[in-house]
This record gives sequence, C-alpha cells and structure tokens, in this order.
Amino acid sequence: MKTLPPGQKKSDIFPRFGLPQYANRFPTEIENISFTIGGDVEEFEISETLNSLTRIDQISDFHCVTTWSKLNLNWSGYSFKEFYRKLIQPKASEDITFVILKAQDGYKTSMSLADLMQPNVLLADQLDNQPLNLEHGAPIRIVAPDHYGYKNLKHIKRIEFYSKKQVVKQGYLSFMDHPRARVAFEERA
Ligand SMILES: Nc1nc2c(c(=O)[nH]1)N[C@H]1C(S)=C(S)[C@@H](COP(=O)(O)O)O[C@H]1N2
Ligand SMILES: [Mo]
Repeated sequence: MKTLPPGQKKSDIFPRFGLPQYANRFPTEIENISFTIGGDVEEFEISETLNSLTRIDQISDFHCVTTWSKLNLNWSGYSFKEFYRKLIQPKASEDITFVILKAQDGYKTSMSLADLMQPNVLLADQLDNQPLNLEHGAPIRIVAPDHYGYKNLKHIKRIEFYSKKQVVKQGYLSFMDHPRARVAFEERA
C-alpha cells in the first residue's frame, strides 16, 4: 500500500475541482492547443511547435488541498523542463526565476521556475490515453504532482516568465495560496 502524504485521504473518483467562481466558466478553445508566452520573454504563440518535444507518459498521484487524493493517474504530455529548455530559454535574455500561469476560465496561479523544472512536471494533454476532457483541463494543463492541485492549472491560455518575483492576484482567495504549495511539507496556505 502506498502511504499518502500528511493530511490526505484517498478518493476513488477524480473529481472535477474548481472554486465556485470558476465552476460554470468554461474554456473557449478546447480542441486545439494554442497558448501565448510573455513576461520578460518576447511574445509568441505555442501551438504545433509542441509536437517537436518528446512525448512522455507518467503515472502520478494528485493531491487537492481540500484533502482528497487520486492515486495513479495516467497522464501523457511534454516535460515542462524540455519545453523550457528548447522553446523558451532561447528567447529569454534574462535569467528567469518566476512564472505566472493563466487559464482560459480566468483562473491563474504562480510558481517558481525551479519548481516547474522538476522532472515530473508536465504540460499534459492526455489522461488515460484520451485527449483531456473539459473537466480535467482541455486542451492542455499543468501536472505538478509534488504540489497541491491548485498549482496544477487547467486550460492553459498564457504563461509569463519573469526574472523577478511578481505580485500576483491569484485566481482564488489569497489566504489559500502558498508560494510553493509542496504536498510533502503540507504547505497548504
Ligand atoms: N483553470 C483552472 N485550473 C484549475 C482550477 C480551476 O478552477 N480552473 N482548479 C484547481 C484546483 S483547486 C484543483 S484541486 C485542480 C483539480 O483538477 P481536476 O479538476 O482535474 O480534478 O485544478 C486546479 N486547476
Ligand atoms: Mo484543489
């Protein structure tokens, strides 16, 4: 038996989870992958270029801060690290440390680049060998298994890369946010 991280309970289902203010707001483009890059990096759009990266399949657990965990989810997508190294870094003139993630439903969050560069962080476009559905983040989302669900942004619309930490009005109540939100350390908020 796998041991769950502190304070988490196993869930038999994988709920669609969003705060009430996002629950009835849906992404506008769920078929084609297309999102923009900006911040301290020159503006451009990511779409088919993602196909040049290596496809990665990964089984990992998912932990929502409200205490449910879904074990052994079968994701497929691209390594964030390879994405950054091949597609972003060549366009960045400064040293990037901080990343803002924005979604099509208005949700947003931020993470340090160092946390996103961990080998198990994906830009995932498939779950259980199917394209992501509306519930779970179509057409592409962040999967960061070592971080609470609220850092795992669905329906990616834009990713901004900055050399310095920015003040971000998060897509949820600010008292809920933790800059790192690591599950193993119970950095809930
Ligand atoms: N765009 C967007 N991403 C989001 C959310 C949201 O409401 N909108 N909710 C977050 C929260 S709190 C959790 S726990 C996970 C849930 O992912 P799931 O709906 O695939 O279970 O998505 C995260 N990413
Ligand atoms: Mo969550």
